[in-house]
Amino acid sequence: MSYPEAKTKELETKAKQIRRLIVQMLAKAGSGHPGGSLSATDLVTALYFSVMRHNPNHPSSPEDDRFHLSKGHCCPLLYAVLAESGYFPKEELWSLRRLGSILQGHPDRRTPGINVASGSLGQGLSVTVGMSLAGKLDRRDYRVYCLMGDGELQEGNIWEAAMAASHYRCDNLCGIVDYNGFQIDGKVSDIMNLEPLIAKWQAFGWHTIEINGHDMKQILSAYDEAKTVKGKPSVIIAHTIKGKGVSFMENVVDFHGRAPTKEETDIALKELE
Ligand SMILES: Cc1ncc(C[n+]2csc(CCOP(=O)(O)OP(=O)(O)O)c2C)c(N)n1
Repeated sequence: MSYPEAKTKELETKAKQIRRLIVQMLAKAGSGHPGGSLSATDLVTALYFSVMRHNPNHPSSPEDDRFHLSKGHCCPLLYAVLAESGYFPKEELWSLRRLGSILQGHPDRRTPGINVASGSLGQGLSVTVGMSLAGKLDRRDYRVYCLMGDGELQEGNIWEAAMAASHYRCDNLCGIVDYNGFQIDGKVSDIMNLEPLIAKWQAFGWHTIEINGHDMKQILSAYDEAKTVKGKPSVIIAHTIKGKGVSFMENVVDFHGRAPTKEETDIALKELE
């Protein structure tokens, strides 16, 4: 499929703006998870600003497409995208992780645009299989998207949900794996290898699409392809770089879960200009 240059450029610019917000939010909060937020930025930006049917003026309408951030620790990304979409004022971003804030350290239903809490890894795909089945029972045509981490795929619950999704022919469900190759304490391939990952999803009855998760054209094309698949769920295996966009964070395990210092923030924002 081909997409107008102007459209992909616009999304790329938006993704850069989202990355800046992520860095600024974490710097202000003094804690949080930059690596996996930055790796998945292009994937989630495309969803909210091009792919999904949603309306910030009427959040949680039954007709809306649903997005579930199964790897909930990457909520700075989701909060930035929701604020940019207009679900709440951008100033709220500077209250990340504060007591009483609508933006907690992991997604919570108090945030406009978020309907199910997450953060306990491994549960999100089951949640979205439920949303998918509810849509079918209610005869609604919404689609459901579930973003998972590669380390998260080591959780057994994911594979129970994967089995159920193909058994129940959840073709309104699209899983996305942010395959950045790292988890909290090292390389996924050293800690618990996932390969052959495509073959695993296929063996569980899923349609698979493998892409570069930073290439906007490939991302849009993958979401479009998933929409055409009937009778089975789809999963996009997106190869990404943890910490993408900030040179000293890229593929550095330490930045899984620590905020940048003042000096690091200045450099990062310069790189993201
Ligand atoms: C059930 C559960 N166990 C442990 C954690 C702590 N934890 C938070 S992030 C993380 C690593 C996740 O790695 P991955 O899924 O690859 O995320 P990404 O690299 O995209 O940030 C862990 C173990 C958790 N949130 N939930």
